Amino acid sequence: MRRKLAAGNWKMNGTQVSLAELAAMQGMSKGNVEPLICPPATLIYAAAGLKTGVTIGAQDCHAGENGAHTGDLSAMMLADAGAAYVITGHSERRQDHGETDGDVLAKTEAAWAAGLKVILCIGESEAQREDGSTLEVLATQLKGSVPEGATGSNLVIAYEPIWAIGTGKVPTVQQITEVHRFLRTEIASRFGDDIAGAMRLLYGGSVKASNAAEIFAVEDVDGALVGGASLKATDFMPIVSAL
Ligand code: G2H
Repeated sequence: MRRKLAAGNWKMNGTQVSLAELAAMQGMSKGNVEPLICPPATLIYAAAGLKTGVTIGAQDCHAGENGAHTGDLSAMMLADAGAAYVITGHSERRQDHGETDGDVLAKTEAAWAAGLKVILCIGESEAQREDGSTLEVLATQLKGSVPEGATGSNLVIAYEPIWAIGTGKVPTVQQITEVHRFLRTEIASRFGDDIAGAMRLLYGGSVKASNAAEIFAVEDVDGALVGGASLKATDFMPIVSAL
């Protein structure tokens, strides 16, 4: 059985005082649900030190091990600071930093080499959704950004339609069902049924307490990647409870 994952992505939000929110999330971890918070990198070490039972992750990593890359952080550094997961391929990285599928693949391999689990994000734009190319776009992203060697324990795929991120717009249950079923089939055709059956597929984009239960009821949804509604314990905890 796939363990559910409730992943919070704090994005570029949070200072030392925000650790109080994390501390307030203590006790959320229960048998089949793994809560995870990916704070900004400046908070990873302190967040991991709180020992709240909430797993700590990072939001990005460099594809290299070390070297002359001013301002960047390697996967090994993030693991050393206490991260267990890293997000790769978030659409904000793809948009703000021009990251390609090839970059995402290289970062994912680097993360695995450092012992991190990866939440790899894919998703279509509004124009792609409207012109009917969603599944084709997602298949291309999967093919180009998921490395060989993916398993149910080293990789989580997050479907995040770009038009639903931070907008309050959420796809219909039918749209989420169609995409998640398609993703599992695509993964099965490349990596086999066992790996596809073990890999967790998250939905991300404007998830909040009021829509979480409906989204989590979709058969192939194994959790969520939550942005804005993960910043406060009082918003995030009901989402985790809905899993
Ligand atoms: C999508 C999501 C978290 P939000 O980016 O990755 O953000 O929940 O704010 O739409």
